[in-house]
Amino acid sequence: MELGFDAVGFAAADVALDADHARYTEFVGAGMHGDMAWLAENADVRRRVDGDDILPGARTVVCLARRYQRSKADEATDPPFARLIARYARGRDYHNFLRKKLRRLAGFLRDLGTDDAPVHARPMVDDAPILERAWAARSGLGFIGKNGLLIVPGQGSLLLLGEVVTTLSIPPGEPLTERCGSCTRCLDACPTDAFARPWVLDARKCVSYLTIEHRGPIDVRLRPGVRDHVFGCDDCQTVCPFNASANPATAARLDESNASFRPHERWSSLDLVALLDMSEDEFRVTTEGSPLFRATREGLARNAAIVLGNRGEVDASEALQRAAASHDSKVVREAATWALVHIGKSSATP
Ligand code: B12
Ligand code: SF4
Ligand code: SF4
Repeated sequence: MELGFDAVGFAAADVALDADHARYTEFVGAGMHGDMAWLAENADVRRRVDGDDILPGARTVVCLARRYQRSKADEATDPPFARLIARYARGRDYHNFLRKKLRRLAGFLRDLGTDDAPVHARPMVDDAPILERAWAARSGLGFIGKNGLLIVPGQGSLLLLGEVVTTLSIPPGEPLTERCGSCTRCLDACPTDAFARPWVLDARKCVSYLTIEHRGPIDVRLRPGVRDHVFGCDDCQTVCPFNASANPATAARLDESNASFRPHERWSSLDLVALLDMSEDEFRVTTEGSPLFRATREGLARNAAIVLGNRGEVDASEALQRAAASHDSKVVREAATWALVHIGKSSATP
């Protein structure tokens, strides 16, 4: 907690994740990972963490959560462009920020060892083939909601996970019982109907996948569901009662400690039209130190065209016409043509 985490749990590392691994195998087997080929790789490694691939002899997974929720008042000051970005991604890339904290914790654990009884520890944040949510649920850190997200009671799901796997044996926590009850708000709110069933997300339809991970054109049937999400999506979390009721008393403390999740200054002078026109150099400067870099210049321009189309932004017609005629990416040219038809400014069939 001193390092700035909001919740911690301990899971036995020497027991395989059989049920969760079976769910993962089903997910990948059904092709729900889309073109995230890396998610289907190292399938066996994801079953346990105490082998050669993660940490031989591991006894405990220390599971940590860091909230990125800010108060409504603080969010209300976000510039218009930042509101088109999922909350976790409006500020700095969280990987470096969390990795530093996890490295310190791993160092602390190693220092507990002696020459005769060394302690090994490996920090991880979204950078190793492990099922982070399954370990967090096993540790009792929170429970997995029908939206697939790890929810910490009292703190919600607007949090990021990290782990330190260690050979140190720490008494494990008890998994929590799931508390969604008869609620289905997240399933009902999903703009692309991406849940195959409660708890099972078909990533191929998820706006987060489509706008961040997916390369190439976005399926025309899913474009209206992209709404005004230019990068990522929070819809299945925004409606969740566990986020609405998450510790409102600590809003001021959250805003202070979550300064790194505040939007970059540069978003103030950026708009969707600028994404359509961006050169590779401008893209690099604009997305430096930001999660947006992952979406690629082509991906962001494609997303911008679709959002402009969904919004029916007549004022953007000229920029869209320019992009439709001469953007260097075929994917962007097609998305801009689609947007123009959607706005009603072109008779072309996209
Ligand atoms: C690939 C990936 C994605 C993909 C696919 C998501 C998916 N559902 O598989 C895409 C790009 C769509 C995505 C989107 C998002 N992601 Co993501 N993503 C990942 C990543 C890298 C791997 C996930 C994975 O292995 N998927 C395969 C599936 C099968 O596994 P799983 O999602 O963990 O599901 C497990 C449980 O749900 C459980 N389960 C399944 N069915 C059932 C049924 C019951 C009854 C129970 C109890 C459990 C259960 O079993 C599964 C296997 O363990 C993880 C980091 C990591 N290494 O784990 C981050 C991670 C899951 N993502 C995260 C975030 C923040 C997001 C977004 C909110 C970002 C955004 N705002 O746009 C969205 C949320 C979408 C959603 N509703 O899940 C956080 C989640 C934090 C949290 N509170 O849970 C993680 C953990 C990253 C991190 N280090 O913080 N993501
Ligand atoms: S992130 Fe958006 S598109 Fe993906 S499951 Fe949640 S609501 Fe649906
Ligand atoms: S919206 Fe309802 S069903 Fe979905 S995760 Fe939250 S409590 Fe569970």
